[in-house]
Amino acid sequence: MTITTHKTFCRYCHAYCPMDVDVDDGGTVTAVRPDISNEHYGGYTCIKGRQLVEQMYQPERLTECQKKTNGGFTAINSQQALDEVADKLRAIIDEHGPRAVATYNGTYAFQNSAQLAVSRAFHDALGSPSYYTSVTIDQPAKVFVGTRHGYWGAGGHFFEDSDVTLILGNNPMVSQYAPPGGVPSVSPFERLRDAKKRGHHLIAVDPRSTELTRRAEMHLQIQPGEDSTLLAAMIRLIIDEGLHDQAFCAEHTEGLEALRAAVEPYTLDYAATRTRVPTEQIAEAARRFAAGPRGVAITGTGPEMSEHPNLTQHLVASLNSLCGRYYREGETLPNPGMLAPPSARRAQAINVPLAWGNGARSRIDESLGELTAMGMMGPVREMPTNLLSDEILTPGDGQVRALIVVGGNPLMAFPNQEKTFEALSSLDLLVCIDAYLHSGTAQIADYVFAPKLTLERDDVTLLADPWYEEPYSQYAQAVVATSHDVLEEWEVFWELAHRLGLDLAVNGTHFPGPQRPSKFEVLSAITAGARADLAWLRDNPGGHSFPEQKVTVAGPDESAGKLQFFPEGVAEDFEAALAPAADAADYNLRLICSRSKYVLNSSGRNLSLLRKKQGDTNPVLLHPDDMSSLGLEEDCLVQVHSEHGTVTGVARAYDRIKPGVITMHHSWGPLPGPDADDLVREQGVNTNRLIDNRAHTQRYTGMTRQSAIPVYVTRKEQAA
Ligand SMILES: Nc1nc2c(c(=O)[nH]1)N[C@H]1C(S)=C(S)[C@@H](COP(=O)(O)OP(=O)(O)OC[C@H]3O[C@@H](n4cnc5c(=O)[nH]c(N)nc54)[C@H](O)[C@@H]3O)O[C@H]1N2
Ligand SMILES: Nc1nc2c(c(=O)[nH]1)N[C@H]1C(S)=C(S)[C@@H](COP(=O)(O)OP(=O)(O)OC[C@H]3O[C@@H](n4cnc5c(=O)[nH]c(N)nc54)[C@H](O)[C@@H]3O)O[C@H]1N2
Ligand code: SF4
Ligand SMILES: [Mo]
Repeated sequence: MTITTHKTFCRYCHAYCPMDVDVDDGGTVTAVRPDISNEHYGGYTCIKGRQLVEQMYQPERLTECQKKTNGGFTAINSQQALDEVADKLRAIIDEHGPRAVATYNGTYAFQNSAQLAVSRAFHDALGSPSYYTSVTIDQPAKVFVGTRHGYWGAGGHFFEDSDVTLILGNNPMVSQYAPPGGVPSVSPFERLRDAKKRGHHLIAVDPRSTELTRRAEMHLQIQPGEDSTLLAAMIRLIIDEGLHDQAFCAEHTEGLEALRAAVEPYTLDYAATRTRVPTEQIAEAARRFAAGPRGVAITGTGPEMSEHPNLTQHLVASLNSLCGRYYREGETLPNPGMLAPPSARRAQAINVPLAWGNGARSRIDESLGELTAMGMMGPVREMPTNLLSDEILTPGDGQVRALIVVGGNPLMAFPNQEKTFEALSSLDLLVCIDAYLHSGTAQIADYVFAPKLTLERDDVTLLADPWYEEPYSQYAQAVVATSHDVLEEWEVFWELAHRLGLDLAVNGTHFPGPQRPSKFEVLSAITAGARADLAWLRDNPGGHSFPEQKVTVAGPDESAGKLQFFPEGVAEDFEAALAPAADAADYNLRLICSRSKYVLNSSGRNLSLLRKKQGDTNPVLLHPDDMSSLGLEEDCLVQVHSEHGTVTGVARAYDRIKPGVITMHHSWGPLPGPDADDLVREQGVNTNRLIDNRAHTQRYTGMTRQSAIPVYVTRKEQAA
């Protein structure tokens, strides 16, 4: 038996670690390992990515499409399934109009480098604004903030150029996620070690002690939901002590006095009371950050999902602007992006219209609508996902009647699980593109399309392109051909568009058929005009760095604007943040979100090693002091009560969390139903039953509160 080795990259998550893959003569993948020849990643992979072989060949992986019949599923040929789905979509469009057809792109839609562009093109051709992605239940305030504060044309400091970094509620050592300027998801442990060697100072803000905070010079163990309080106090001190970049502020910003006035109440004492971080620590963090001289503040999902994310993001952006943490004229910008067309990167503020209010309006809340902006990962135009269940349930013109779920699991991931269940169950047509039938949403779908998996398809590192700390790209050709009746996510959309007679145009290139384009043709259209030559990347396997593509930051032109410290809506945001939380009284604990190393949202529990490591449930993790004051012992059953609902969980002591704070991983649990809690030890429990999707929503983005949720915990008495 001969084995050939192929270069590829993992797509289990968005970190795209380079891998070597062994394939035998029969075309079977026998092993995957880190590509140690890749200098940019330094041979890094994680435990999830190393399970790709099991994932491909395990029996539960779908190898053909499924159709719901009499409560069960029957295999169906993919062309037949496409014909039937297209017929049903046509009938729905004829009767209710195009808006009745919705798409939700979840985690694995983002992992296929052609899917977002093709599905967006499908919606544009159809004329349906009902386009949703996980961005608007994840970190939409990051998309919104730049449209209100303004952007800096040359961007903020990258991590490798930083002397100090302030990281709030982000744990890249586990999540392999960080926005630009944070610890890169490319081999985060090594990047942080390198930073330490050059004397970098890390300030981490998290209610938990994490893999990141334990490597930080300072850890502020904040009370959940109080990030905006902390930031406001830091800004106040920095302005008062004159530690900000006054020349930069004078030239490129507006509204500093108004911002200073707004942070007047945020004295160190006031902030210490609310954040439960000692005054000296807040002051030291502010002074250390301001001393820089280089490096930015960033956030992860913690602050984005807890209280006042719009204000928090505005204050993070303001802190960076206040301290002038941007590339200036004549400096070298480490990565201008390889897969987008070159454009001048100028040392100037750029003002754009607010990221909402121009597009389609929500039928549920007139004040909300399409979020439209240039996001970190490219253009974003989508309706607020947090309202999708209501868009399905609310009758009238434009009501969503058909939903295509792509690599996502709304039944597990959307706030307010009961409502989501009711909504999804009420659809005329629910289609999933999912690798498994066991995913909660697939179980209630009418059709489930079986997708090609990572090693069976071409991809390019499009999603990560702007995140790299140097110009870097990899194109991976399919490592093995598949004999299964499987389609890529975007192929389903192309096939449906073709059957519906839609003119699909991706970045200006039309793909009319009758022949379905190749993945390479679609990716070429998406990356047209880019610095990278896609054919060269395809023909030269492995990852490549292009140091010669670094650019020098240009000077400003006549379109230069001002970064806004106190734009529209910030006064109202401050007002809301200063008001005491109305629901706090009896709910003495705060439930926060946090991610497990061994699952990716709802994925991973089917992989044997991950399951062994993670266990069969998502426990309620409480500080040992809270365990004893509540009279709980390890592994006993408890009930977690929020204002919205109650769930049963398995209690475990966890000394890495602030007393008074508890955490559970999200997107677990069986299908909703009266017996769901009885399965908690086998399948875990869904925390989205504790969240009302219409309470505590943010202006502009529609995001609800998914962390820092006021709860109390009681022991669950078990029937004898
Ligand atoms: N309470 C609470 N809710 C949350 C969060 C939280 O922290 N707390 N986090 C939120 C965040 S940040 C996000 S991004 C969302 C995630 O929301 P979703 O993206 O909707 O949820 P996932 O669980 O990631 O869904 C992934 C689906 O893809 C399927 N899948 C696995 N492999 C493949 C593949 O190769 N191809 C295809 N097509 N499908 C595949 C899996 O079976 C699974 O059904 O959840 C959000 N919900
Ligand atoms: N292994 C693994 N990797 C993942 C995922 C996964 O499920 N598993 N999910 C992927 C997805 S969809 C995303 S969006 C990214 C997210 O990536 P991250 O944002 O890095 O997610 P976490 O690792 O949960 O880190 C969030 C941190 O915020 C803290 N926190 C919670 N509430 C607050 C608060 O109010 N204030 C502050 N300051 N901190 C708070 C938590 O304790 C936690 O340490 O991860 C991605 N990567
Ligand atoms: S970090 Fe993500 S991309 Fe890298 S090996 Fe793990 S799952 Fe795969
Ligand atoms: Mo996410």
